[in-house]
Amino acid sequence: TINEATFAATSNGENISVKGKHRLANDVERVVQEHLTYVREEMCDGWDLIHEEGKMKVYRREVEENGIVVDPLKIFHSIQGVTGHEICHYFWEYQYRMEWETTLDSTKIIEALDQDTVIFFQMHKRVWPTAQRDSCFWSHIRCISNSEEDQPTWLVVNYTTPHPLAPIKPPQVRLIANVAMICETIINEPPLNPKDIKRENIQCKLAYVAFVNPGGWVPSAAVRNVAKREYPRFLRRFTSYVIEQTRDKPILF
Ligand code: 14H
Repeated sequence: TINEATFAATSNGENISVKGKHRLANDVERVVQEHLTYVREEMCDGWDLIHEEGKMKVYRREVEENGIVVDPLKIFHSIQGVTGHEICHYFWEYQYRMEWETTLDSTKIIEALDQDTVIFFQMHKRVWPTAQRDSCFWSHIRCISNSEEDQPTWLVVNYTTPHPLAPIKPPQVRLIANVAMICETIINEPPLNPKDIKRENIQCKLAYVAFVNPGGWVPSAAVRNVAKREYPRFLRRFTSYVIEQTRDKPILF
């Protein structure tokens, strides 16, 4: 799909394209910044550690809106041998999705807004004795340089948006989500020559943040049980997948 790029005119009347801004660019910017601020906030009042497994810690805050469970969730993890860029690459790229996702029936890209931002339409597996859920969201990948010396932060944000190619067809129910994967790469005992960095020297510190509204009433206990089981399962499977995929490949910094 072609999206609107902005053009600037040169003195001799030619059009040159400047950094194209798509229709959701401001939205993307706002949500990315919110996540960067939110992820740094202290985990204190109201957050319960609901699962701990090796270096993975899953926290949740119990919140309901009009009787619907919308518990915010934060997972912190540390993965040996991969970079933040690699984690985000495999999380964002469409081509790998069905290899690690176990909660989907299907996924497709319905629009590309720019090189780093696409709109997905996904059909979720029916996990409750209720209507099937679908989702339609923009998905954006970004690299943020903090300083010359430090490795950059990589992040992916998935954020619900309506789309003419994805109308809601009852009895199907739409999930409303705001999800971020935020990664930092740590290099332990860095060798003098950066070219000598081995996978055993690297580690990815990951934060996964999810605000998901089931889009309709589901018994609270059911949602909470499914979430408590499925989020750790997802992260375990996804991170093993990335380790497996990158093992014999050059490190993607
Ligand atoms: O983040 C995950 N998957 C991505 C890529 O497929 C999509 C996700 C998303 C979900 C929903 C809407 C839009 C986007 O970001 C991994 C998700 C793992 C989910 C585990 C299942 C938890 C179920 C909790 C119940 C929530 C209430 C419905």
